[in-house]
Amino acid sequence: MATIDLWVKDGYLSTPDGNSIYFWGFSASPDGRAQVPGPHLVVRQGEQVTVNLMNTLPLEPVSIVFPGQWPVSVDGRLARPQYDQAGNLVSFADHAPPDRGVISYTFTPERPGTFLYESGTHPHKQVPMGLYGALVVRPADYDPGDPAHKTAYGFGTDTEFDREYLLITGEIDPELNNAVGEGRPYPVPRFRPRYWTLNGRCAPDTMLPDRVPHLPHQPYGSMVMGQPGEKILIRLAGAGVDNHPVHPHGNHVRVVGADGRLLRGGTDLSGRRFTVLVGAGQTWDLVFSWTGLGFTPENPIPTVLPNRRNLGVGDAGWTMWSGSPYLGQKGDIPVGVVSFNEFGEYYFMLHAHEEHKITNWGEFPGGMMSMVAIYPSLSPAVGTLP
Ligand SMILES: [Cu+2]
Repeated sequence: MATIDLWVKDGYLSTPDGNSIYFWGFSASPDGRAQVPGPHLVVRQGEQVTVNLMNTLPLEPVSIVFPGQWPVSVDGRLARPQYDQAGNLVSFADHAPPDRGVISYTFTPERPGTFLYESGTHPHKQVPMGLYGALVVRPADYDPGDPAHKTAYGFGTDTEFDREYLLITGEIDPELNNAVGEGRPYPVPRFRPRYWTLNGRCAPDTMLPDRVPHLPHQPYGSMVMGQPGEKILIRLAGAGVDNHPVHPHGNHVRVVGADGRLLRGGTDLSGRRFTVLVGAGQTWDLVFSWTGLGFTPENPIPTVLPNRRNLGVGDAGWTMWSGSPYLGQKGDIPVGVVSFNEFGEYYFMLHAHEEHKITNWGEFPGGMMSMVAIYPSLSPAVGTLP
């Protein structure tokens, strides 16, 4: 049985262009800060999950809905919609009243996969304000110590992975958020995002590690890191109201799951894609493997090293040459070069393919963009979910 406590709080998000934006978020502890996205919830198939919600907002009721989970119960009965005295729908589920109200939800995930959780109260406002997160359900036979059982969907489903990442897309209209911070309404027809986020951050902050001190409300990075040939599971979740075509460069992805469903119905329905459209409310499970130009573990890229005189290093100002076209080769630095690609890694962009979304309030680069970094060797601790 898993018990998860979430506090609803407010705070200010940071963007790389120096903006500060009022938001609402979930926090994992009474003393913790609100965060976007909310804490990653990682549970196991068949395990009963109780989520206790404490609402510290002074005026807004807040609830959580768990799309893909059924039944969700409150006080031993089904969670049910809430209406105000005039009969208007307020919440899709029982809510925690404002000013320290509390509510508990209980459910038992029947299927493994990637799911969202988000506010079900005034969701047109509360979700873009930041009240969203992701729920990862491990298969019942999940065992991270056994490669055959370290899977997204269970033994024998061809979803084994070496590392995993969770990237949640979102959008922010700072004017509307700040209006809420000043006690004004959130006029949905005027919603015009200026920031597009991965895990609540805009590029280049997306590439920073988890829990960097200067982003206390945006604890999760989006840098995908692995080694050649590894199976890197990328879980994508669309928490905002827009659809985003997302893709990594370098290699196609293999799509193995959609909306918490294994893409297999008697036959293998997984497929390779260049770009995945992350629809609002959707999730995808992708396996990415970097195989390079004919890379196999035994067969390094058969390339003749260029003469050093033909390299753009030194006075030309180019500093990202490892001394070899092959990953991980290291050597002496030529005279005049001060910074090499010190770990011998390769970088590929990962981004939204609607390119106005890779800006921060109109300035490129930014927004919904990160990198995939392939290292010659990398600690097994990198690319694990809590
Ligand atoms: Cu691209």
